[in-house]
Amino acid sequence: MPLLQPAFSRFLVASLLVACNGDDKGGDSGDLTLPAPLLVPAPVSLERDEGSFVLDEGTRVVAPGEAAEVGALLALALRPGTGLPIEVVDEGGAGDLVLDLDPSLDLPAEGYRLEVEADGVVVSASAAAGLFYGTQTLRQLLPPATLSDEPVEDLDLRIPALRVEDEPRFAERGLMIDVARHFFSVEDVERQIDLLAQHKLNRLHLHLTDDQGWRLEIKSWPDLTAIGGSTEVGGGEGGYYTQEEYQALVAYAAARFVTVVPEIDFPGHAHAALASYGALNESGEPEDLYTYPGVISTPLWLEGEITWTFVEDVWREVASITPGEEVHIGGDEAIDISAEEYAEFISWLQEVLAEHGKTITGWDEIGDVDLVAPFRAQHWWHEDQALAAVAQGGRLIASPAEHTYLDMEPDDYATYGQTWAGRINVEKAYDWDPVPSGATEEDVAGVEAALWTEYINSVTKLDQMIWPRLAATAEVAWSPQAAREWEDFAERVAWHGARLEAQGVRYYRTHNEVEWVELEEAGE
Ligand code: TNX
Repeated sequence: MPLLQPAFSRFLVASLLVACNGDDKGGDSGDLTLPAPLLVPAPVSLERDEGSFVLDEGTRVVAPGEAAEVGALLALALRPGTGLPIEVVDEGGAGDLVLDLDPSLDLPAEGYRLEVEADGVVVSASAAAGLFYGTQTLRQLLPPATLSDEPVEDLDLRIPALRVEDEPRFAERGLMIDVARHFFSVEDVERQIDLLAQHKLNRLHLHLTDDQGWRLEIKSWPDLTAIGGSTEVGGGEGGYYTQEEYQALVAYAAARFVTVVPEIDFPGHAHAALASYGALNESGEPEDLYTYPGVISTPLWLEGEITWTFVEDVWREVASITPGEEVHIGGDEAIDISAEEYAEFISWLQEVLAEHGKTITGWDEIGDVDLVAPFRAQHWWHEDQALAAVAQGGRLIASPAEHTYLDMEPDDYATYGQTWAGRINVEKAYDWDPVPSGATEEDVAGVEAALWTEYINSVTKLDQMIWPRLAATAEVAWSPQAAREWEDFAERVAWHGARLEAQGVRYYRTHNEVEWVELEEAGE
């Protein structure tokens, strides 16, 4: 397999930056004529060199063998905004963007090395995921306008010469979207998946069921969607994913190195199921559909034998369309259920899912139940329960409400959103460490932000609440704690706003903390 690489022998390190920042922005630092790239999330290390690589009509993506899919995605991403043909080929070298997938490289699967010299660019990785992340960094080295879906005239397509070495701090980095309170279509979710992947996030947790709606087809219990999926908060028409649509979504995500983690939330939050089937209620009569925003958390009828059969049926189907090992069983806010009944249900469910080859994640509350490791507790509010999970060998997904709950208002100027966990501006989303006191780095599997959607009833609001705060979460999850500093991030995220704008993301410009950069000002 001939793989020509540009020579990197004359690698002159003109400046060394841990993480990356804008210290030498503005072209006044010796020979470095281009501003330092303002990358989000910050890489582990970035060293600048003199000169630059120029993308032009002849630039190709060289992506042999297993690098081909990542190469195709890179070309697809670069063509519209640059207006360049960017062919994908198997062989090449000088003047090209070379993707080098070499399993013998001493890099973790999601790590990469990116080398830019005047005569070529090489991204190297030991696995396709790392290669993909290297290409996401590469995209951020170009002007933000290149991220738009139409060519912009007179763009400066120089990439500063540099070398980046990078790998994530945490293995799990994600976003939860509650599609139960308000339903969002496959296209709306896929658009967010593209954005997640650009931020090196690798997990999308879908909260598929709640009191106000049931959003995934279950073939053995069709009224869950026919009735439970027929509305949403506010009484709108709701919606649901057929299993085929859901599988297509999972595949779309997988192609971008994002794993979809499905959540079916039991034994609380079960109102939509109880409204769909009379038989699931002690009375034999279905509940009325519930379309208000307030949390009611109607519990399953655990005395009814049919309830356990129902839960088994649901999970058999969901497990069968979940390629990943992890599933989310919910388990939060099980009001009106005794601790004993709760524990019996959760440990039984862990066994049921183990038979399907699945490991479970649940909200904090499952930490009090005797479980079999491995399992994960998603820490949102109850630190004692999260630490109880750790004490019995569980690992944490860090989602503390005061830093990661994207349904909270971003600041006092916001016109909608919740405040029970406080207001979360970008600094608040950024300035925290996912390792709680009493736990170690190894106890934390990952970091996830959560968008609950009681008050999020449009795609614009989805954008505004997720962005730019999720960019902060992405850096919390990816970049080394020691290299993170708010002042530095504030400058990078300001510039990053232009990248979001170029893609039509209606991000919320928080007040009085960041000097947001307009796309037009973001250097062409
Ligand atoms: C708490 S967080 C909930 C959700 C609500 C959210 C609103 C969690 C596990 N449960 O049911 O949507 O607060 O902020």
